[in-house]
Amino acid sequence: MIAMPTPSISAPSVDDFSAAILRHLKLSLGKDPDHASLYDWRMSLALSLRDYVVDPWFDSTRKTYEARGKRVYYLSMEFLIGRLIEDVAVNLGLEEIAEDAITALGQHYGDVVANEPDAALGNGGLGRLAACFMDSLSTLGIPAYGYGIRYEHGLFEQHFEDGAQIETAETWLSQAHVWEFERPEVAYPIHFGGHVADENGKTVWHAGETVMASAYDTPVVGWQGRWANTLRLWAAKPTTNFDLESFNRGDYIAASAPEALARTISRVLYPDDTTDVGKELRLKQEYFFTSASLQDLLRRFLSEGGALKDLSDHVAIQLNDTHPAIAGPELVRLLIDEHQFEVSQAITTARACLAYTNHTLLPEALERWPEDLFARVLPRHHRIIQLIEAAHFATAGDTVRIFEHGEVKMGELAFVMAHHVNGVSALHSELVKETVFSDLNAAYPGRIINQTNGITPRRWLYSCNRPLRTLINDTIGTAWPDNLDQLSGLTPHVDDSAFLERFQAAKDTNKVQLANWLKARNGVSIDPAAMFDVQIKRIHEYKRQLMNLLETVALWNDIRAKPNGGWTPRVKLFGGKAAPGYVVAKEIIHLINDAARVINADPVTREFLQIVYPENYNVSMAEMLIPAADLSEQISTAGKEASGTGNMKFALNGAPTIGTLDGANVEIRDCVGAENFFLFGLTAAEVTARRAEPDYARTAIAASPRLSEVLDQVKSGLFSGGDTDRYVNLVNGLYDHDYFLVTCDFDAYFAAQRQVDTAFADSRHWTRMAALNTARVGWFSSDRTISGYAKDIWQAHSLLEQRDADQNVA
Ligand code: NBG
Repeated sequence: MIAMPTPSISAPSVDDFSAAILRHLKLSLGKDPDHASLYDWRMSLALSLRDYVVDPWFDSTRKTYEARGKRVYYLSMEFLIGRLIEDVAVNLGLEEIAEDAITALGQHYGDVVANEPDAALGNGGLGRLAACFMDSLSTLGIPAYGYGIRYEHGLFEQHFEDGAQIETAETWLSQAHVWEFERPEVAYPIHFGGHVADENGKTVWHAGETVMASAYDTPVVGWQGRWANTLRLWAAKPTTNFDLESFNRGDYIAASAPEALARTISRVLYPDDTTDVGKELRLKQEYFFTSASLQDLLRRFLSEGGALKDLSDHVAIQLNDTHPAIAGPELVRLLIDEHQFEVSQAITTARACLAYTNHTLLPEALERWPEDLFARVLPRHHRIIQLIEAAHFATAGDTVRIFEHGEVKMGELAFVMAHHVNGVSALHSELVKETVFSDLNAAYPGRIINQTNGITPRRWLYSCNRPLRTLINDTIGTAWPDNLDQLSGLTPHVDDSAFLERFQAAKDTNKVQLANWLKARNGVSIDPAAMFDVQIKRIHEYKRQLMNLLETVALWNDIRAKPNGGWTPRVKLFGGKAAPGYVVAKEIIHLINDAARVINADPVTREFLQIVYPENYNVSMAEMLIPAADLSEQISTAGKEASGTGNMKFALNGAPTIGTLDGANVEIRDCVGAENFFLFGLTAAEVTARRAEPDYARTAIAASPRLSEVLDQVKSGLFSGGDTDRYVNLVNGLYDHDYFLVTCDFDAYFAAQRQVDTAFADSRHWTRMAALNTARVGWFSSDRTISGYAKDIWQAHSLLEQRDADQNVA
């Protein structure tokens, strides 16, 4: 365990910090306070905070170079960062000073902070996990670089038009991104296409097209500013900027063509969550950032005088899903083509550096590229993968192929080129062994391990839930944010009435705040005394937002039948985006909004039941919704949600879960206790068995009058203004191919919800249960997860003790 490190920055006074903000307003923004807009204030605040990040960042970089130890390289197509002002202020311990300074300058701190656009360089859990990991790597003082793409357009913005999802381009970079530093001198050529020739016994790649990958660095400061790593994002630029000859001829479009073509590569984030996209551009994006990152880390290693045969003593490369799986063949290519390695030596060296995290078992999400496309875009790598496959056959036999049915299978490639493969929850890791990679697991026993996901408590409790933070500080002291197991110190207090009252008061404060925000943003009024029942995540059939909605309609029916039945008032909150091409997911969104319109207008049920679906769910909205939630919906079909991380955030903020035995729910329930978790539904094994039964869905529907009624209502056009076509596919889909077993789990889910109603009505009991959730989920800190990766996969070490020793000497 790391000794308590000292904070590394000396905090300014409020006056000094106000002066710094005014200085930036004048010198960086060119404004005087009388004419400054919210944007100007926000930029000045961010720049003033950034000034305090630079020294710890330099210091960490210096320490890293001096230590010559292992560096971790986290390659991820997505980093779902959100806003940074509060994150940085909180980590630097400058939050109060920043707030006081802004207030003293006559501005509203909340408005200034909210002016920052979310950096939405990711789709969902996978991207947010990468952002939490960066926070933990810095907090733990492990030398690390995050590598990804600096997308010009992040995840699309979601709007509802008559209840249907409409997407528009996101434009976060239309304003300067203050946190980053452009590094024009750090640029690498990335080649595509062309052909491969054998020349003088050497294989030579004559590329057809080249773009430059240009670096932008964002410092990521950890807790108490004691360490800061770098997130390096690559932007694509042309090798030649601009064709002056065409321009002078008046052909302006041709003159800018090279630039436009190159820029396309880092233009947009693919808005797909767990589905594979077979697009050439996507393959180019993946190769683009992976190659740039590997060239960069090799350059760094060699510039320090390293010998490449020792590479794996100094370099640990983590592949976040298969998106950077091309790292295997690319590293082999660099070693062979540019550093004269033998094939087998190159493969061994590369494998010793590489590890791969699997994030899903959904077959459609395991990337495969048509072999002819792959060979056209990356002809040299196509050959190298043949060498890799041959080496794999030589050790493990040829039962598992990388090339199959005219495709290149990236999951198998990543597996074969990694020294460790990990799943992201205990259940998921077992299923990885038993299903998608069972043959490879047999061929390479011990290679698959588990690292259960985690979340950063700095953002997901300390910063987003101030009332609860204060209560925890008052109860157990202030050492918990980087030692989350200490939350267990709350346990003895859960039978203390004064503590429970304060716990509930904190929740109520958050609920009122959410209600006010919804009123201001959407004009919707919700009652903070009602239960806030929240499901926020990507919209996907396996996550079963549809089951939640159908249960809501069933409850509505029951309330209408018995309006004086003593119902527990509930607000069902939904949030999330559907991939633009995912038709069924978009139908589900439409149905939720349609049902909301009808149900919310019903005077008989209004005081008991409301549906609210704010558009454009993102990280910042999650930071509002999670602290205000009473109930966390984690209702995926068992075996399908690899882990989930939202489930951890809710439990940490004192919202018990209603959920299935899926992903990390299993471990959360083990921690919080079965009596503090509303479990229902089939297990993963039962799901598989049930699916094998003929007509399982029709049988389930026939056995459930409640579900039959709801499905008939949806089909009848009750929610779609009499339109009987709108949901015909959705409903018939449940009868004919209910792959995710909504119908089979429906009654159990409905029953579990009624247990929730009863439990919620006993408010003292409920608060105790909520408090126990907070007290018992300290294990889900991403600090614990990262420590596990560092120990079991990377063999990487914290340099914090070193840093502290040096500071004490100084
Ligand atoms: C997602 C899983 C989640 C998991 C996150 C982070 C993909 C491909 N997978 O269950 O669906 O929590 O990864 O591991 O986005």
